[in-house]
Amino acid sequence: MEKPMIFRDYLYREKQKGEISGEMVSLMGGLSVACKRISHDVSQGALIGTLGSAGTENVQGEIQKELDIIANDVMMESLLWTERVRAVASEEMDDVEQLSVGKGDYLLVFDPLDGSSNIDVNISVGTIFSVLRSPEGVDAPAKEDFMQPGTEQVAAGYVVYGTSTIMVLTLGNEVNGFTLDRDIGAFVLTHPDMRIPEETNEFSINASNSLSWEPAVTRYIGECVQGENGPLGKKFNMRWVGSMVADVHRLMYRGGIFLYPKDPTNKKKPGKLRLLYEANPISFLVEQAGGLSSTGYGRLMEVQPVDLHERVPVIMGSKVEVERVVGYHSE
Ligand code: AHM
Ligand code: MG
Repeated sequence: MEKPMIFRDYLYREKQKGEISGEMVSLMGGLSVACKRISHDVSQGALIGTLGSAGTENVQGEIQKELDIIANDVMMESLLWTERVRAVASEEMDDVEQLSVGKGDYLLVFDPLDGSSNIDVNISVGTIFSVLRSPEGVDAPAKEDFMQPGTEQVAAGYVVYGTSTIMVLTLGNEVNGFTLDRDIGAFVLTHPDMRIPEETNEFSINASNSLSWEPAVTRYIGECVQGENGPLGKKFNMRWVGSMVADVHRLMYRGGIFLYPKDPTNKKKPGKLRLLYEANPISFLVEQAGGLSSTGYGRLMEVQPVDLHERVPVIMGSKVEVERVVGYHSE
């Protein structure tokens, strides 16, 4: 049997190939340690008394779970030691925080525990991260320095804390999946060069929002549920976990289309998912794996951010179906 490749060896191999810098190796090392620690905390559930609300709200007015805050602290601690990240932005922090002033090439944006409304009911949650370059000549990066479109990302990934813990990562050349082997305490390459099938008959959307969809989305989902005798000529299946990492991981593996579309009735929230630390990193992974990601009106990763916590409509996944829905938006 071929010797499994552990995450650290993978990083050194990429460095030897000239794909990534030594700085990126240490940054990824720190990130993987953080995710192992979060995986441990999540798996302890009620045993360590961290379920439930922390009694606080984040900047977006959402109730923070205790594990949201613990996961955020773990990320900050693990990154601090690497000295590779000058500043970070997180779903759980109002503003940018400087980590290693004057040191490090990168900015990191993350959602420490996405889908956290699922924690109490023992359903998969995850961590999402996006690595940007720290602008040259800026010692202490501020919010403006994070306003980079998704096309500027150097690396991105997510970790699903599910039946097993899996990290899916792109360093900008391909997408690889690493499963956490708890016995040896390391992520192991188990899903090399992940590719999203171009065709699918599975969709993922919160159908309870259907009264506030735009006509293009209403038309598309209507056609999906008409099955073999409808205009799409095939039977579709529907899945909605309510944790983007889990819903996206399914489509990374077996194809699918994931939609959290625009709500035209809510001017303050043009979508639910956050551009910088949810939509952009996942879009980078999806595109690197051969899929597409759009707002319905254009490539998602080309949206120019104006705010750290802004939201964006998301339509992503298997190429053929995403193209179809985007086409309906322009009709
Ligand atoms: P969160 O960052 O507050 O956890 O919200 C993001 C989550 C996504 O993981 C998921 O796709 C979506 O929100 C679920 O939304 P809904 O509550 O409409 O099912
Ligand atoms: Mg989130």
